[in-house]
Amino acid sequence: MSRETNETPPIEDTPPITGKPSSSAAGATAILSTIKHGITRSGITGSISSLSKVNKFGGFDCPGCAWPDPDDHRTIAEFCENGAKAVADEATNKKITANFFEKYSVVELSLKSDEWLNSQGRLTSPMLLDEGMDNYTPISWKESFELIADELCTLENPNQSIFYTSGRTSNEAAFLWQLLARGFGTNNLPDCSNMCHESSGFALSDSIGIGKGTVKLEDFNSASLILVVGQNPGTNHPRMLTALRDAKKHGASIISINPLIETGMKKFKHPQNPLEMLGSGKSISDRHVRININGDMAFFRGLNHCIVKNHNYDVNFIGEHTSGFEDYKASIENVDWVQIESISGISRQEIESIAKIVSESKSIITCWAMGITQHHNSVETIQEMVNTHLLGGHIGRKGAGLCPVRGHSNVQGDRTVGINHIANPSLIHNIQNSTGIQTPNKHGFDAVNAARAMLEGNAKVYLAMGGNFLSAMSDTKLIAKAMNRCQLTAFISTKLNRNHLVTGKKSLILPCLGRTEVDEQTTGNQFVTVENSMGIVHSSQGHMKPASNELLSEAAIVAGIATAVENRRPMSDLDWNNLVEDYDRIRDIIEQTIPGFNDYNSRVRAKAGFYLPNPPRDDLTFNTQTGKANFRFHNISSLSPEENEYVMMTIRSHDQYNTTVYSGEDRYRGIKSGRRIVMMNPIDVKQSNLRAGDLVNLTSVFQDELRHSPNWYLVEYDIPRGNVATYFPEANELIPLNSTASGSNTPTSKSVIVRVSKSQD
Ligand SMILES: Nc1nc2c(c(=O)[nH]1)N[C@H]1C(S)=C(S)[C@@H](COP(=O)(O)OP(=O)(O)OC[C@H]3O[C@@H](n4cnc5c(=O)[nH]c(N)nc54)[C@H](O)[C@@H]3O)O[C@H]1N2
Ligand SMILES: Nc1nc2c(c(=O)[nH]1)N[C@H]1C(S)=C(S)[C@@H](COP(=O)(O)OP(=O)(O)OC[C@H]3O[C@@H](n4cnc5c(=O)[nH]c(N)nc54)[C@H](O)[C@@H]3O)O[C@H]1N2
Ligand SMILES: [Mo]
Repeated sequence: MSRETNETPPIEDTPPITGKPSSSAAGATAILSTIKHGITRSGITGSISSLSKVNKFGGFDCPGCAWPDPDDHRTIAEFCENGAKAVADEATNKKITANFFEKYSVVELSLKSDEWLNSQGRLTSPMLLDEGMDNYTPISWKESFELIADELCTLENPNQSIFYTSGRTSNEAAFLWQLLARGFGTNNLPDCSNMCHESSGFALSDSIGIGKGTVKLEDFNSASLILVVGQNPGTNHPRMLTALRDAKKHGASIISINPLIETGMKKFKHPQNPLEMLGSGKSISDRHVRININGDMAFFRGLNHCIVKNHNYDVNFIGEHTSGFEDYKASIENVDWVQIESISGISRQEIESIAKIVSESKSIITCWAMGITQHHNSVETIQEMVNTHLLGGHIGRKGAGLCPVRGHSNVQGDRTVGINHIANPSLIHNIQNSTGIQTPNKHGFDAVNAARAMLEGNAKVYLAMGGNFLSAMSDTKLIAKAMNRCQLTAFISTKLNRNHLVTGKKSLILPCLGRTEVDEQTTGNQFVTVENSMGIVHSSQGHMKPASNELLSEAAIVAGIATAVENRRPMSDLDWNNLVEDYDRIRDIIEQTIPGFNDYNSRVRAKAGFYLPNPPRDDLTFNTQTGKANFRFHNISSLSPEENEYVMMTIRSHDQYNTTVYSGEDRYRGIKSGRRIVMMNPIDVKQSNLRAGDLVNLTSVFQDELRHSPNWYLVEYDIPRGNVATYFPEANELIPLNSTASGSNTPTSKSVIVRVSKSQD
């Protein structure tokens, strides 16, 4: 029998407090908010000492996002309000001890809000929730490792285990983690990327031969046009606003393409510039394209049609570096403008005028994030955006290129060092050479398939390197069932979250060191390495005293599990504990296994680290099957909501980090409190006979499945008609597990069809 824990946060029973969206981002309010979060969580000295080390040479990498730092200099404080919140959240001086778990059963804890769970502080010692028990109780590290190894080694088949990874994990820990999984005999390595930029990786690999972006930070200063598509940098990548502001100073125009006018794209006051702080701020975007949710593919098709029709393409670049142009050109010579206008919500005239700007721009950068990657047709949309770049030759030269803006601070690095459910033959070959590990060549489960396997009883041990799979994934109720069906769930974590409460029959919390903390091993203090959104690998070293002396580093925990497994079932030539004594030894094996890491240990000690090779950017080499960059054509697709249905996107508020909720405020959007809200166009509100403040029920519609979620407060907001917005993770119970992007299998978190009806109470 599973414990009756709540898989979703409790329903808020007070209406939201709303006001007007802010007119500028950052500025004094951001500084005040930073200080408030820093001081209340880690005390004044703790917050100043941790913030002074973030993103500095010799300091630690900001756990906030993957936006890069300048190569050659660091400003007084290379951090932002939301990075500071992420740091303060980890560096908090509040702690969860064994007494806490004695006091609260998991059922009681599951009745608390996500904000409350996170605010209890750092996890400090390993805990076991034993079969049939309601409370976690203390367990030693050794017993934890033995328990995991016992459960793993009694499985009928290694593919009944899942090794999940979230994107904060260092290269060293991630590399060992995937070695452990593959050595144990499975490629079941789902990761947060599967829910995030998988569509970008999939589309780009096929189009240009690398699943990463092709720009450097310095390119922003020589770009003439920057498109920011489906991204909210003011909240999620605030340091990007500095790059956009500087790009403007150097002459770039900026166009934002988004259903919402996000505050960061309006105006920005640099927190380290006193003159900007006093004034009204620097305007960022020159033009806003108010696109419908999921209208981007139609929009870019319209754009590319105009470019082709007016012969505004780069014949030399296309001839030398691309394949498939003639077919593509023939396919888009005639387009259905009625279809394009109705899907995108943008008039033909406007698309034509933007096509003119694009054609006249010498060098274009296109940035995108979750507004593009989490739809049923994300891969097709991204390939259409790549086509725009190929038409103008905007790739592999100064000031131009593709820029998928990554989320988690090391999600790109984790992939580079082998976190991937795909059984890549050259990786498997290299791993065997460097470690003796024989990996099966069958692909493993991604996030969606891992959930299905657990649900169907085909996977029984779920191990997580960070993250909160329960709340981050679509279809929360099904994921809860999937977790409950497991024999063992184990979470290597820094902070308490809902997944620790919705578990398998047995469950372990394995508390680890965070980025900000000193990581001391027998040979001395260690640093770890990470890769940012632009392919720079650099070091990160914590300076704070660990939250508890029982914490182990992520790498040490993996070594502990691996050693216990090796004792039962030898799998490699490695002495795992010896590797962890000195992380240089782990990096030496990474160097022998992963291309691009030659002289890893010496190059990563250089001030700003080193760039990994990026063939399209470095010398216009495209490692695709054709040896060229591919034009790809797909028919325009869209969602087809019925008369009374809306297209819903699930987005982040200003005061959350993915499933970690800091507060109920979404300052830039004018929401002062309340997360269980639906933002809807005022005309739609009126036409549905509803009123702002009404309590409504949401029902999502997918094929013949309906999912219900009660009691959301209606908020009038400037969003296109027919579209609504809610926050994740609250709205995840409405997203069907089977609703995923074609190709990448990413849950369609931004393409959910919903009905909105008034609550009866
Ligand atoms: N403070 C903070 N920083 C973070 C995170 C966090 O939660 N908090 N999360 C990190 C992670 S893992 C990630 S992946 C990134 C996420 O960074 P973002 O992608 O900026 O995050 P979302 O809130 O999902 O925002 C999506 C944006 O896309 C727009 N949008 C939605 N649908 C569409 C569409 O169909 N077309 C277009 N053109 N736009 C659309 C929305 O209006 C919104 O502005 O941020 C990272 N950084
Ligand atoms: N509806 C909807 N769903 C979404 C999205 C969306 O836009 N809409 N976005 C998706 C995206 S882009 C992503 S990336 C996923 C995020 O999915 P995840 O990465 O799984 O979730 P997080 O909320 O980032 O994980 C937070 C937990 O990680 C642990 N943690 C924090 N720091 C560390 C560390 O340094 N080490 C270890 N070991 N643990 C740590 C803490 O215990 C914390 O509670 O969510 C996805 N889900
Ligand atoms: Mo993400």
